[in-house]
Amino acid sequence: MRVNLIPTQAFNDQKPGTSGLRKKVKIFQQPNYLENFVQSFFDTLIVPANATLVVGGDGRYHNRHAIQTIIKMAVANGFSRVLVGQAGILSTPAASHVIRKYQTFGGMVLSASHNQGGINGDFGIKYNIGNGGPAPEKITDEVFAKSKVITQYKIADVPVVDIDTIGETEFPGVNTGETFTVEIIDAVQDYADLMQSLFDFPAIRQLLASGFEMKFDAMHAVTGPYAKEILVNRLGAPVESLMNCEPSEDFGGGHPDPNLTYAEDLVKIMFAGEDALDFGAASDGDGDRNMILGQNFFVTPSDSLAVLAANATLAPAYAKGIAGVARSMPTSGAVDRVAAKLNIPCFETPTGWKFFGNLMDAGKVTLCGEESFGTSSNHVREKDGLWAVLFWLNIIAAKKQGVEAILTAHWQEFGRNVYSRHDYESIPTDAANSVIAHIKSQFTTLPNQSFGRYTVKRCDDFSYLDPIDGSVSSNQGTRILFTDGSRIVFRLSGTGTEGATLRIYLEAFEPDTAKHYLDAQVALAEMIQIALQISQLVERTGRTAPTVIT
Ligand code: VG1
Ligand code: CO
Repeated sequence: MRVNLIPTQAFNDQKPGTSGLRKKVKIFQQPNYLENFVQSFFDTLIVPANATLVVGGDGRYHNRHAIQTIIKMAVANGFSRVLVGQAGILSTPAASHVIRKYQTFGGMVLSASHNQGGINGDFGIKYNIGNGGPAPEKITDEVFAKSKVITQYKIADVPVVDIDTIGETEFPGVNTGETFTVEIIDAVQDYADLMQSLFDFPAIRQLLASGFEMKFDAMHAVTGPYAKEILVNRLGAPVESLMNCEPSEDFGGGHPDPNLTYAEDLVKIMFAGEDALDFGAASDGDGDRNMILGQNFFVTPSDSLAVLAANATLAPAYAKGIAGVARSMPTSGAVDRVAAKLNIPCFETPTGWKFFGNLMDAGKVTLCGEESFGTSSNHVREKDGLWAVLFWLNIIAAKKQGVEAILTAHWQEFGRNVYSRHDYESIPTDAANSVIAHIKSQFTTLPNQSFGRYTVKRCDDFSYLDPIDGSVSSNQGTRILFTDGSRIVFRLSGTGTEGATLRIYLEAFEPDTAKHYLDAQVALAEMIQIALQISQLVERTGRTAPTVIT
């Protein structure tokens, strides 16, 4: 098979963000744009002989085209085998599982996750290493450096591969006598088997047969086929329990982000007063996020992590207990309280799943989570939407209690970390930067100042020292910490593709059970005003309200 060396010119904007490179589809469609980025990875990684690459994506527009290109480049760069999810579909957690199960060298996951899809939407690509987790910063930094000086890429003359039919196709390799194989795999079965090995399926099956009513919303994204196999075929849920389970290239024109704003249809069903169902859940574009709802009740992701940790032993996979937990810095401290009670370690990492990999590989943590609707365990090295849904069903089946009752009892035992995140999306980059700069300019004057009933203890930029490999990641969020443990965190998103997205994370601890019923926005009203006052956000961005509140 012939390998062509194609001369190219570097782009200067291929810096991987919180989770891979995300850009508008139109940018990815520029000649050589995808090729340059993929080659920069292959130039950074040292590909051994007989290496296998996993490729798949969330099925969004441009997915199929990108897969054919990556296959051709993989053989040209020394891979001898490529595993592709059927129809090019692999959810992020399923890709992580396939990489681990077949002990492959790594994988390319084509997704812009919760960002909108379609020809006018976003596309994205991320690389996962052999442990199944996102490439760490030392790799992505090098890839960015290489992408700025790249002059050529390698691509082989592989004919278009049929990625819809399961099976293997063999091609001649780069050198005479060698072969190159493309295998189309059914990753749904592998993933469903994994889930069945972790949770008490007979108990969940019984729950679903007992009149317990649920709805799972795949948001027209990647988890549809997985949900059908697991919830309907294996657990006996009626087909009506599923909604939006046919993956579409533009996610039905929607925003595949499982939160109270974008999963509007599901929210309506779950907040329908007396008609509301017992349980509702949704996942995002690439299937790694989850939202959990009870009857007229929303579970914040930070609380969800804490509940899973507190009840972990109810699931067969964690029956012997969990080694430790980790959460991203902006995630609330609810899980810290559980860890303290269980007497297990709790780690605080920067935002992004890549920071959990080392801790899991070292056996230090079993469960991890982020406030951004991400939770998972060491069964893979990514966050996992359906896993969280099944874990909740397992807990509900075992405790024989509804979602709200489980939460109320949890708060009673541990206290409540009242929490909310306010997102200001697509604001001009300069305005966003000036907000952050203004906050930082007050780092020395804020401490000891009082705002209503809160007094500032200290301010800093969060920095993380990885306890396993000693690497340091700085500038991971601007924090204002108050004397009573409450805090406000400001952070610029690393996944948006339009202007800047400013996130404000607000947290206050409430030990008083009598106040646990309060809506978070009401309970945090004073903190929200303090955040606006300190940041001058309204004055500097012209925005008077957040675009998304969670
Ligand atoms: C967001 C979330 C972060 C998450 C990341 C990828 O990043 O805040 O917690 O890990 O998305 O999730 P940022 O930089 O925009 O805040 V996904 O499901 O988009 O891969
Ligand atoms: Co995602």
